[in-house]
Amino acid sequence: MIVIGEKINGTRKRVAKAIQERDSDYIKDLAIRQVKSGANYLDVNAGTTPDREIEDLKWIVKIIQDSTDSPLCLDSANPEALAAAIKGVNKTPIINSVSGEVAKLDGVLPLACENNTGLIVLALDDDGIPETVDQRLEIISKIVKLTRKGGLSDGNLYIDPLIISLGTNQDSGLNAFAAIRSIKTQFPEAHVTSGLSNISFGLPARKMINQAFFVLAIEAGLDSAIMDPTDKTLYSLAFATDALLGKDDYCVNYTGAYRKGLIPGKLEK
Ligand code: THG
Repeated sequence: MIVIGEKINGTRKRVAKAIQERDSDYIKDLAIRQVKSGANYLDVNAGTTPDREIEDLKWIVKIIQDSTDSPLCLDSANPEALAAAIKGVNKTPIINSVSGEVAKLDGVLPLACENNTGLIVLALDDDGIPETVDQRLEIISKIVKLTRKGGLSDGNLYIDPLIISLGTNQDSGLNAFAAIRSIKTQFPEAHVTSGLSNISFGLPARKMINQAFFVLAIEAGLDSAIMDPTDKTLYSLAFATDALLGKDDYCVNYTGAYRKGLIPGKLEK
């Protein structure tokens, strides 16, 4: 499981405050805590103030890269902000994200190809998020044709099927698992990623739904997630589920994470 830490996101109130006040200690702490918890990438979103986003994102990237070597997942809708942020990273980042929208195909896709970065691909276009799995796959196929043409290999792609809440449609879980399976079948080299909290929007006790969704989504082929790595239950479920699915030879990853203290529990004799 490729874990992308979600906590440095300017749409969260406390993070927005830290950005505004240039409180570097708060941002550094979020970065270090997520890395210590096992995050493989840190998602970085400077928030949604268009006239400040470029400066804010550059500042956050610098603060994080001064305190950790973790690769970043640059989360912005603005190609200019992404281009500026790419210049400040220590390691090859993931760009979050491109979609079938013309502005993204023109502005973001070339950035990923030119810099050979990872790239999150969203299954939506200028008409919005389509209803059916087939329509989503059609958009994804169109984008993948372009990334291949631009020289980016499928292994650099993280395809996000965009999960809709179970509160909106009782079949949202089933639709998500079907979409994940189809993506894996059609693009076996590509990763499949997702935010984990959309599925439970509007429902009580959201964590329960998120956890059950996570396990079933991994079984369907999810191999990356934008999530809270400091949530030990979620983090442990990723390792336990991979091991149960035969994706962890001799359970070395599970045992290794346990030894590092990332999975809580007693050592049984
Ligand atoms: N797909 C892609 N990118 C994404 C999303 C996605 N980026 C944004 C989002 N979805 C994923 N990031 C977050 C960040 C924070 C939260 C949820 C998703 C969140 N935070 C809570 C809060 O702010 O209070 C709780 C976090 C905590 O416990 O600290 O809900 O789907 N490609």
